[in-house]
Amino acid sequence: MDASSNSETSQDTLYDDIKSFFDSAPPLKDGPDIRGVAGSRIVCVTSGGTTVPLERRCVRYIDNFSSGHRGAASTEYFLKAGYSVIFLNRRGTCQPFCRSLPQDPLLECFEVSKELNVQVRQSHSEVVKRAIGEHCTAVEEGLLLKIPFTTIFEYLQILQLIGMSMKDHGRRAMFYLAAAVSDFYVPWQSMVEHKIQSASGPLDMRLVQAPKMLSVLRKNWAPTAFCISFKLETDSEILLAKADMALKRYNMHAVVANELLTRKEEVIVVTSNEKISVHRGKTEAEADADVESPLIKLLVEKHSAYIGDSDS
Ligand code: 9Z3
Repeated sequence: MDASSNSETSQDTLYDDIKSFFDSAPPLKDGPDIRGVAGSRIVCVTSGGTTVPLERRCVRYIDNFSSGHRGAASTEYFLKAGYSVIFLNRRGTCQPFCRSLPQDPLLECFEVSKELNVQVRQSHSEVVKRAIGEHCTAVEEGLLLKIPFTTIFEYLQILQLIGMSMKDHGRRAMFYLAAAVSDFYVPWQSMVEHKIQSASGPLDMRLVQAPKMLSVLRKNWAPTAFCISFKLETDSEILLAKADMALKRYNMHAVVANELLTRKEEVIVVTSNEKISVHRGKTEAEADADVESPLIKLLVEKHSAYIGDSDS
């Protein structure tokens, strides 16, 4: 068998795996409607981890680590750069414009007066005003659409729908895939209906590999969009090699490599001809106090060059 027929076979296997994933996935309750999203440049930011349910009536699940901070902060910087954002986010994770609020904003930002009126505490009034104002403007102007997911089934089905509806935006569309997506899952057709019983002894279950959707996103769903994926590792020795591999295997325009412990301080943007290290500013006051600030600036420049290439 020659190399080309080998790769055709693995391509066919991938399409079979993807078809069986979508055919057997529990249908979405509501599909997303992105028609209301305005603006000339549009980015789909994915954020948070996907769950892998172990039972159909799910009591237990496996989760992927992600607080959603990267996705929420990046969304704010994309909006500042003039993009419309579809924020595909794990329910309950960090949301845009909420980063400067305390952990429990409802209980900590508000107080009840003697007359039983609810009012913002003076100490939090500036951050609350800014968060509400910026969020309302973005949503009301059709620049921010937030779509929640929980399971890997929901995430991949919604990503496919967004991908296919972004086709019309051509090269002006971008995917910024910061969500932490499980590599393994229990297929719906082999999942038990009811809660797994502990009386049956040790749990022995088989997870299968989740089909790699990045290559179909690039090839079939949104072939003209600018695609950025993320590579997370805990071992710095293998990080760049793995990012390089992902870049080539999935034909990404860039892969953002990050290490779990230092992800808020440094990321490395890997493209086919360079590796650019991006750091956050040293002090809170600096404009690039979040690593996402210089990161989005760099990616916006690369996206502009990509759009420009097709105009010339
Ligand atoms: C990332 O690497 C994100 O930067 C983080 C952000 C999840 C580390 P937080 O949400 O953290 O701010 O707490 N996302 C992608 C992680 C991932 O699972 N990537 C897969 C991989 O590395 C490819 S899709 O193999």
